[in-house]
Amino acid sequence: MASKRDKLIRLLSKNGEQYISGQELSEQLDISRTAIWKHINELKKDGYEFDSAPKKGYRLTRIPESYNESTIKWGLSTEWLGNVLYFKESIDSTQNMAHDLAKKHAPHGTVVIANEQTLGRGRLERPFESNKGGIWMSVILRPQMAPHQAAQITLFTSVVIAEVLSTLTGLPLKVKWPNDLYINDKKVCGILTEMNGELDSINYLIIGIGININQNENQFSSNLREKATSINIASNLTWNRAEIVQDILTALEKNYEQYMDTGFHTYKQKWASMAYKMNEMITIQTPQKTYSAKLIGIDDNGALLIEHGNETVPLYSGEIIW
Ligand code: BT5
Repeated sequence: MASKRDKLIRLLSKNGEQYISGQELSEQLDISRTAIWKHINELKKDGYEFDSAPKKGYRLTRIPESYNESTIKWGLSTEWLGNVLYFKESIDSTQNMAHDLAKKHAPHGTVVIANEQTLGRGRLERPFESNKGGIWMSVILRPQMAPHQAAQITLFTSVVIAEVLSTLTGLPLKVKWPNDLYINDKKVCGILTEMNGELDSINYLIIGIGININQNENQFSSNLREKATSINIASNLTWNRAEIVQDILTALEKNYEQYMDTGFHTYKQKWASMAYKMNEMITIQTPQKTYSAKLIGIDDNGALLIEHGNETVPLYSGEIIW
C-alpha cells in the first residue's frame, strides 16, 4: 500500500510542469492542507525541490539523485512491469523475496529491487557479489509457455539489457552464452532465471538481473577484479541507477510483448549480432570434458551452436571458459 508521501510524489510528478493546488492535493490524498504542507517540507529535507506560487499551488522541479522506490517510480511509464515494485536497502537476495511473493500470488510483472544483497546468488548457488552501487533486481513473470522455453527467456533478457546499456552508454556490450553480458572481456552483468512449474506448464518465472553500475575496482573482491567490470569503470562516469532501471523495465515490457507475439526469432538474430567471440574458437567445459570448438550462434531453443570437427552441435548446458 503506497504511503501518503508516495502518493503525493506520484501526483506531483504526474502533473509535470503544471502546478497543482494545495486544495486539490488535499482532496486527492484525503488529508488536510496543513498535512500536505508538512509532507512537502519533509520532502524538501530529502532533496526534493518545488516551485510554489500563490493561488496556483505546487510543482515538483527536481527529485534527488538517490536510489529508492520513489526515484525509480518517478517517471516510470510502463503499463504492467513494475506496477507492483518493492525496494529494499539491504536484503539477502531479491530472488528469495520474489519467490516468496510469487508463492503468495504476486501479479505478473512484480519487481523486487535492492541497493545491496548480502547473499546474492548465481547459477548452481555460486555467490554473486552485490555491493551498493549496482542494480540487483528480480522480475516475476507468469508466461503461458512450455518449461523448455525458459532458456530463451534468459537469452531474450540478455539481448534487451545489452541493447539498453549500449544505447545509453555507448559502450561495446556483448552477450555471452548462456547468461552474461561482457564489456572489454570482463563480466558486467549476470542473469539468473528460476522457474516454478509442472512438466508441461510454467507457474511463474523469476528473472534475476545483476548489473555492476557505479562500483569501482576496489569494491570487487580481489579474485573478481581481474574478471569483472562496471559501467562506471568502463565509462569513467557515474550513472543514475533509477533511470537505468526505468529504461530496462520499459524495454523489457515492450520486448516481452513482442516476444510473446512473434517468438524468439528476432532475439536469436540480435543475440548472434552481439555475441562475444562469434565465429571464434572457444573453450567449453562440461562435467565430462573440456574441449575447443567454434562458436557459430544459438538455435531456436536457446542452445549454443558450435562447430566441432565437421559437425554443428547444439550445447544445452556447460560453461564457456575460453
Ligand atoms: C550469474 O550466475 O551471473 C547470475 C547472477 C544473477 C544475479 C542477480 S542479482 C538479482 C538477483 N538476486 C540474486 O541473488 N541473484 C540475481 P553465474 O553465471 O553462475 O555466475 C556467477 C559467477 O560470476 C561467480 O562465480 C563469479 O565468478 C562471478 N561474479 C560474482 N559476482 C559478480 C559480479 N558482481 N560481477 C561480475 N561477475 C561476478
